[in-house]
Amino acid sequence: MKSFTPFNRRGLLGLAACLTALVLTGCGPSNDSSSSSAGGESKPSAKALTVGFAQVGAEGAWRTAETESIKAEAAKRGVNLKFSDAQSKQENEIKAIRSFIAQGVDAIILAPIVETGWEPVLKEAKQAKIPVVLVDRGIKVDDDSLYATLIASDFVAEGKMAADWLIKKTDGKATIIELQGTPGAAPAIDRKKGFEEGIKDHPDMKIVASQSGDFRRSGGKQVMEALLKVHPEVTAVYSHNDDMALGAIQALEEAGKKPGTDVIVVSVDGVQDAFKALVAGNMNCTVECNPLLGPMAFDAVEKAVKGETLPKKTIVHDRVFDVSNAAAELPNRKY
Ligand code: GYE
Repeated sequence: MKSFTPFNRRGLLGLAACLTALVLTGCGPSNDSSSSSAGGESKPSAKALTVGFAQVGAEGAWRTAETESIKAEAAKRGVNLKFSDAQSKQENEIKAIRSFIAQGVDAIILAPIVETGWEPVLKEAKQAKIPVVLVDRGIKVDDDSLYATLIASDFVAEGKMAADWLIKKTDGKATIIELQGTPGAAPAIDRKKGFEEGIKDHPDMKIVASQSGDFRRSGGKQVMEALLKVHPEVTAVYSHNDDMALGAIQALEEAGKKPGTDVIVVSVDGVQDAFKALVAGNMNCTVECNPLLGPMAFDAVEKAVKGETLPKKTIVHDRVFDVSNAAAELPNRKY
């Protein structure tokens, strides 16, 4: 047991007096982000947030753009970001969330690869009082207090916009091959639902085949090659994302068809390569789905860590692009 000599006892009393002065004048370390100085007085900055981001993977251009947007915004806000690429496997996203909880992060951003299977791990995050902000894809849970908010596009509306555009383009008569996204993923389920709703009153708009290309360019190409053999009479392709549509365009060209003319190509996302295909005439329409969610995600995180109640869903609005507006928009594209 250490004995205190007169010298270090005096030293300790002096230190206690300093600490008391610091606390009374509010100059001690503060976790209160409201302490950021407004009137120029030199106040300590708020403790930097530590946020875990569980990302689906890197399946295509859209996903990469989303990842870059969130990483850039974290850097801009001085957030300590812990990033996990799940390689398109839900079990890896769940492992990442458990790791973030164990590390005691302040908040978690999750892009959930599929809609179901999240309750157990989100209950653990709730138990640990770590708010979870969902970006880009939604989930199905009985208790929506398991997440703070969802920031995403309306995928049903996107499917409907694609259908409306195709009906107009083809005067309501098309033999359609549909390229679906990842099975069980919210955008795949809802873009299918919205498109089917859009064509339901048009009996000559026929989906003759529908298969998943997993949101990947390679998947879109492989599926289109196979389905072209079964349905050479196809007159339109509806793809749940641009990466698969661009793969399908390759398959159509290799089969001696002219994409954009012999076969109308309608897609979703609005990535740069899709705009180039629109300008080149190989693609006919893409419904934008904005991946640049970094600013909105961290606005939500900053509110959630302060215990503020957030709207359960914030809809990101999308526009439709085709040959009439693609060239003018191409220079403005940020992803
Ligand atoms: O459309 C696709 C990506 O979740 C909205 O995932 C996102 C989708 C996007 O693979 O390109």
